[in-house]
Amino acid sequence: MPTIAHLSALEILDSRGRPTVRATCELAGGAIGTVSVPSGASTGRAEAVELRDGDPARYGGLGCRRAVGHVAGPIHAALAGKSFADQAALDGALVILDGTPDKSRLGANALLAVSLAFARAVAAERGVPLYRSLANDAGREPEALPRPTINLFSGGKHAGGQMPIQDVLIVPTAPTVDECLATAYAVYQAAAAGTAERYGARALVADEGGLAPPFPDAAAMLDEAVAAIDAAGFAPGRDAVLAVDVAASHFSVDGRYALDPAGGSLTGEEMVETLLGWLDRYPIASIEDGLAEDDWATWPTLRRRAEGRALILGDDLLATNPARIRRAVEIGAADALLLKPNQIGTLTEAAVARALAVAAGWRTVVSARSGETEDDWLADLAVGWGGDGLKVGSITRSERLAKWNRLLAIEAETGWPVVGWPEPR
Ligand code: 2PG
Ligand code: MG
Repeated sequence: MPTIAHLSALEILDSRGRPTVRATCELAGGAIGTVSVPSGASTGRAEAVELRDGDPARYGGLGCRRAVGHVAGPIHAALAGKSFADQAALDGALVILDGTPDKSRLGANALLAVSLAFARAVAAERGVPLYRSLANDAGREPEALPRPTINLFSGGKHAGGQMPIQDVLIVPTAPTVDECLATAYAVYQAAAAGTAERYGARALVADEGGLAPPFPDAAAMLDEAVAAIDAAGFAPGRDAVLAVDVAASHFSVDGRYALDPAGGSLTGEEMVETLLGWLDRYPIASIEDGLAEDDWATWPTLRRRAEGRALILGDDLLATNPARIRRAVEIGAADALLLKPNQIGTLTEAAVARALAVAAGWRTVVSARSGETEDDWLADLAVGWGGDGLKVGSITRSERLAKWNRLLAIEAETGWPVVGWPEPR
């Protein structure tokens, strides 16, 4: 049984230069795990609380010294010297120690960093790669790799709000990660050239490494993505399809959606019609947050009407939160879960979220955050937990490439194929 010998933490900076938490867990046998946790920008209201210092004179209030202090202080004091039968036992102790429903006392950033550092130390103690150790804890025998979904164009909170919608991603359909990434690179380069020509946009990148030209509207963004696949020599809909993160919570006001950058707004029903119109015109395999996180009444309509055409993927709606997932399953609000462990705060609660989604017959897409670090644990998690998709941003910037590179290494080590999603049409 792993025994925690020592816990420590450090305030480090993420890909936006904002503070975040890195924690180290040392087990009694000498195995060590160190993990850095990410941070979102387009956060859902139901997410667990990332504890920030709030001192405006330091990092605009975003410092993480309190969260770091909680790891070295109360969490270390309560857990050091204790043995834990498994990850669930450790995470249960963390949740009790925090004592709040939203992790606001000790901070979800502090708790997740400890939870994952323990997982990494346990993998080291077992002498197996992290993905194997995580699969073992989930009672799985992994045999496939998640399909890369790669950010091409950014908007919304990741690109200074030049466009209401947040992401257009490409989903190559090749059978290997290696080929998928090579396809993504070619499409990205074609997109950079195409948008330079049509929008005079230099290839400067947004928070997740995607391009962010001044598109007049979402349809232009989608047109350009299809044109880039074509210009790179691939067949849109066959060699690569699209995924969209509409992130609609962030442009919805009082139940209406300000989708058009030129003005005007849509009702939920009109928003559904618009999204279905995109499915008619573009090869879209998945729509994430097509509606707002509190628009529970409209989500089932979208799910029903998109059935068999595109996944209806919940991010802000579900917040990797078991209670919200149960509600969504009950009313048929979605058929895929975007899984972000830092939305809920411990690995075990994220595993419960995943299990609920899988039991409902949903797909799962494991996702990074827009504020990331050079850590690569997310790729191991996606493989170990059998994610259908992996979403870590674009094919530029090292905090993104750390995850793609880790996936390439796992592919080289295992030779496993990429999962069979999306289904051929
Ligand atoms: C999302 C994520 C990642 P953020 O909305 O899916 O793209 O963004 O981390 O800012 O919430
Ligand atoms: Mg999202």
